[in-house]
Parts: sequence; structure tokens; C-alpha cells
Amino acid sequence: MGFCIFVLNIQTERQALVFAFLFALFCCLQVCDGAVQPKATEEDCICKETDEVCHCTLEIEHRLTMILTENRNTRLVYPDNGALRFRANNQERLSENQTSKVITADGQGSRLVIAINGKFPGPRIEAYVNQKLHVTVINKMHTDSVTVHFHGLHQYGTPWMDGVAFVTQCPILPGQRFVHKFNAYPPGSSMYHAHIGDQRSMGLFGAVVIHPRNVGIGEQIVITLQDWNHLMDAETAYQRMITQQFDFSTGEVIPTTNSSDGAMFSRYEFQSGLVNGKGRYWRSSTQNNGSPLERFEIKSGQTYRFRIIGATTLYPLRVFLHGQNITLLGSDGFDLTNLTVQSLIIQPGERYDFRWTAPENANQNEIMFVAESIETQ
Ligand SMILES: *[C@@H]1O[C@H](CO)[C@@H](O)[C@H](O)[C@H]1NC(C)=O
Ligand SMILES: *[C@@H]1O[C@H](CO)[C@@H](O)[C@H](O)[C@H]1NC(C)=O
Ligand SMILES: *[C@@H]1O[C@H](CO)[C@@H](O)[C@H](O)[C@H]1NC(C)=O
Ligand SMILES: [Cu+2]
Repeated sequence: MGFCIFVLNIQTERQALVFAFLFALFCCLQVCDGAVQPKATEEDCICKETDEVCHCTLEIEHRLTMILTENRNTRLVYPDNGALRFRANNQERLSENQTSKVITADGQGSRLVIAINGKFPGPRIEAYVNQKLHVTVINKMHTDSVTVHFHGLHQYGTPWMDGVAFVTQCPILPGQRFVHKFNAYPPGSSMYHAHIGDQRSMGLFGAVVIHPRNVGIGEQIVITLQDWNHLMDAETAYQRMITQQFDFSTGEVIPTTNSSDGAMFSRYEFQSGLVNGKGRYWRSSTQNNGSPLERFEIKSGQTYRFRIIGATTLYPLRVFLHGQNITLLGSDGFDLTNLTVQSLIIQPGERYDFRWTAPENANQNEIMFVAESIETQ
């Protein structure tokens, strides 16, 4: 029997308060009908151990959420209880194939995002340690320049391939391309992300998995986490962060978010948490918009390696599988002594791998994957 993992909003008084300030968090309960394991698709770059060079092309362009374009016909969609329906056409429900082509984010509005090869977040790169990586970045945006940094990869001997704008390279202009050629090292869970301005908060990132050689890959579940702002573009969010955020209905200043020890986090607000680009907007502590969530099909008794990638803009998140213990395996490309814990806290840029075996006789057929925000105000 398979069961599913998904995200849930852990509501407490405090977080309800946080919600009132629009620093809302993760979400969402969902019925597990026809669950599908998000497999690597043809847009992903999954290389074989025998490949001498691992090639990947990243075409970067703007896209809009909550629309579906088929045969040059674009239709607006809306979320409904974990599924999508067309706004016109008698609210017809989208097929699974149609749904997979819609970028939803948190299902709110029709937002501008940065997609890579049409995906949000971008495709996954899987290579083997010391393989040559050739990643071609093509900037198909109309006005923005871009660079892509490979976060967690050491770039020994190739610092000019690191992708940091104005430091290791000039930004890639609209219509131009740049080929990153470097060695895949170290093994572990990493990511690539934009390294100019705040484009990362608009979705310009993706998972990079470097496998060790001569060992089986086993079953893995790759998860990117994102703190999603559905109101502001990246530049506006940055300006509000360095100046002040206001509640425009009252004119009051919105207080900063703080960590539990009272330190200031930020003025960057996020309305929804996204797992692999999908989440739900909670209008209040009891009401969400029913946008589709990421789902994983798992088998009883099977052991999985989870690769959790902190692609958040600013916030740490506490990650756990509801009611389950997990065993830490590694972080940021380093092995950890096997340590069994109930949850872990992941900061922006960090990666954690853990092992978990699905129970043999589960009395439930769904298990929640939860990432909750931990700011106190
Ligand atoms: C959905 O897409 C897959 C892959 O492109 C295709 O094989 C399948 O036939 C499609 N299913 C339907 C119902 O169109
Ligand atoms: C939050 O942090 C700010 C800035 O450090 C500080 O002024 C404020 O008192 C803190 N609030 C709480 C509740 O700790
Ligand atoms: C998790 O670990 C704790 C501490 O060792 C143990 O008491 C508890 O039964 C474990 N829970 C599960 C679901 O295995
Ligand atoms: Cu980085």
C-alpha cells in the first residue's frame, strides 16, 4: 500500500498571530487521490554514471502562474480542493497531464515567476562525483541580466565558473548564454540559484545532486523549500526589506520578524511556504485556497533518502515527518554520524539529508511532510 506525504499547517496561537501580520507559513492538508511520485521529467538533467560529461541546458524566462496554454489557447485556472479547474468552460477539472503543466506556486493570483525550461523551481541536475558538468545558461528574459551560482560545489581550479555576478563573471545579458564547465564535487545535495539581485525569490533555483560512485542510488526524495511572497516582485521586496514595510490599510509599520531568542530576522514577508514550488495560501488560520500540493508515493517498509534543500530567501524552517523519527545522514556535502531526531532546522542555503523507513503496518495511508516557520513575531 502506498501513502503520501504532504505539508500541513501547524497552528498555534503564536503562529496565528504571525499569520495576522502576513508572515504566514506552511500549510495544508490534502486528500491523497491518485498520488504520483514526482519523477524526473525530460526537462531534468539526470546523467548516467558512465557519461563522461553531464550536459544540462537551463533556459531562463519569465512565466505566469495559474494559467494553461495549449495550442496557443491560454486559459485561467483556479484551485479547488487539491485540484485545478478552468475559470471558464464550466469549471471543467484539468487532467493530471494538464495540471502538471501549470505553475501554481501557492495558487493565489496569476503571478510573475522566473521559470527554467518551463519549470518552477528549475529542473534537477543529477551527476556523479568528478564527472565533468557542462551547464549552459541561456537568458531568455527580456530586460533582466542573470547569473547562476552552484551552491555547495567547490569549483576547485575553476573559480570563474562560480556564477557570482560582478565578482567571478559579468552578468549574462538578455539573449546571451554562458557555459559553466566544472568538476562535480563534492558528493551530496546542493543547488543552483540566481546570484544577482533577488531573482532567487522568484524561483530561479533548482536541486543539484552529486552521487558518489559505485554505490546504488537507492530510493530518494528531493525536496526544495521556499518562502513565497505573492505580493511583491523581487525588487520591491528588497526595497521594503531595507526601508520599512507598512500595512497600507492602516498606515502602521509592520514589525520585523524575530527569532525565538529575540534577534531580528527580517522585513521580508512571505505568505506561503512552497515544497517543490507548490503550496497553499491560508487566508485565515482555518481557511486555505486548496491549491495542489506536492505528493510523493511511498511503499511500506521501503527506506528513503530525503534530500532537503533550503532554497528559502531568508527564513529558517523546522522540518519533520509528522509522528516519525528521522535519521540524519549528512549536511552541506558532509556526512553526519547517524543521529535519530524528531525534526531538524534548516536555514537558507543549507541542505540536510536524512533516512526514513516507511512503517510496515501504517494505520494511516498518508503521512505529512511538514516545514514550519519558527519566527516568533
Ligand atoms: C499524459 O502525458 C504522458 C507523457 O507525455 C502521455 O504518455 C500520456 O498519454 C498522457 N495522458 C493523457 C491522458 O493524455
Ligand atoms: C524583535 O527584534 C527587534 C530588533 O532587534 C527588537 O527591537 C524587538 O524588541 C524584538 N521583539 C521581540 C518581541 O523580541
Ligand atoms: C522516536 O524516538 C523516540 C526516542 O527514542 C521513541 O521514544 C519513539 O517511540 C520513537 N517514535 C517512533 C514513531 O518510532
Ligand atoms: Cu548560494
